[in-house]
Amino acid sequence: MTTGGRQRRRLTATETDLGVERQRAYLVSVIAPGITERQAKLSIDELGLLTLTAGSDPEGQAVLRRDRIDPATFIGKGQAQRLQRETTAADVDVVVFDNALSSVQQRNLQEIFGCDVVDRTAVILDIFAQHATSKAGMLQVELAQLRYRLPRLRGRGIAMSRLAGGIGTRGPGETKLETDRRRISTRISKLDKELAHIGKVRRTQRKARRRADAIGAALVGYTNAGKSTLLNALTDAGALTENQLFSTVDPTVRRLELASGQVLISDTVGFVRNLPHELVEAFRSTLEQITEADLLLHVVDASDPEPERQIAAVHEVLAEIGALGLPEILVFNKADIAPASVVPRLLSLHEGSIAVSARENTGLDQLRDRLSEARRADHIVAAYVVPYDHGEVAAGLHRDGEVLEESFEEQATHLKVRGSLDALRQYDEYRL
Ligand SMILES: Nc1nc2c(ncn2[C@@H]2O[C@H](COP(=O)(O)OP(=O)(O)OP(=O)(O)O)[C@@H](O)[C@H]2O)c(=O)[nH]1
Ligand SMILES: [Mg+2]
Repeated sequence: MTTGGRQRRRLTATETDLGVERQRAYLVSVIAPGITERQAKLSIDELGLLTLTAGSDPEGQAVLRRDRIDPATFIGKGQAQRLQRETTAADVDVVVFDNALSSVQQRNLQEIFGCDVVDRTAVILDIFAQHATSKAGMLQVELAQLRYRLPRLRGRGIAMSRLAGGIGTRGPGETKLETDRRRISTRISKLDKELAHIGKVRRTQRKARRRADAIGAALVGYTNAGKSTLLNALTDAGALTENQLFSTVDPTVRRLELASGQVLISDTVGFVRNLPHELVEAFRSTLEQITEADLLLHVVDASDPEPERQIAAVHEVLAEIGALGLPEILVFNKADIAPASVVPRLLSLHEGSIAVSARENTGLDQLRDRLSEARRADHIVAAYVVPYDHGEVAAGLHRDGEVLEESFEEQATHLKVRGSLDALRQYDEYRL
């Protein structure tokens, strides 16, 4: 077990004016079997950043190793009681677990610690609740929160009865949150319907874009990788950028004029390891923006200690939303502060990737060239699934594009095709 003290962060001017009390938090991480010490350390560091972003100051932390998870208290009653002496001494308001807790575990731990206990998912949901500004964004966050809270309703006694907002208690729908499951379920289906409608409107807009002959590029990447900064550097968009996690929750779209034509670039919410499933589900209509793009600009923070893990985490979420088959340009950002040996290694490991610094405006010409190439549309590579009874479609793909890979699966032919966007557009409904 390691314990680290931490200086209490000074309140910013606005926080003082508003009389906002920051909570004191204590972080706990249990190293699961198969996870290395280093990975656990990176993960709890990230939890610390998430907690800070959510508005609480980590005052200490414990990394525990356990072979067995206790169904009642996750870390075992004895261990919890030992920790309780520390959290009480540190006068903390909330204990934050890096691991997912069941409602029973959360309730029992709250009793032992005598304060709020939340998990990583609650912290991320809370940040989203604070950062969402559009109607759709707020609806999506509320939906995610309700889905997360529904099974935990009985466990939230302490937090729900308190007026002051802390991690896990804030949100657009707070006043509407009833302890009545039925009403919550009704609200969930209402939100589902409203969001389905918003999704429909967005899809119409996207069709208009296609008709206007612009290609859509979606910025994707780990949170804090520099997506919004890159959008600003490319288009003077004035998007909010901040050295904190999940500054962007609502999508922005900006036009980039290139010699070869227009590219519409969209910026959206960043990803994080173990992005709560409730969020991915609720944010479907926002994330659809990514699925509907013609190509992905995958921004990676090259100065991160483990850029490869960031890439993998992003690919996991892309797979979950069905966007893994899209053409992708890997953009290694923050080249200005990445260790000198790292960037060349990343570039050689990932064919076709480029290095930029959105802050120092380096590498942007190369990125524009790359986008231009894509715009000229002879470089689109897309994956298709064509059922066997649509043989004419497979034949068409062979005629209109260059088939790079083809495999015959149980139900359908899977093809990877290079070709012009224009020529391939007619096959969009078969695109993976
Ligand atoms: N040194 C350096 N810092 C950068 C660069 N690009 C972005 N940053 C900084 O990285 C931080 C995050 O940048 P954002 O553009 O907000 O990142 P994001 O990916 O949009 O993050 P979220 O919206 O929070 O997911 C900010 O403090 C930026 O100033 C870069 O090329 N070099
Ligand atoms: Mg951003």
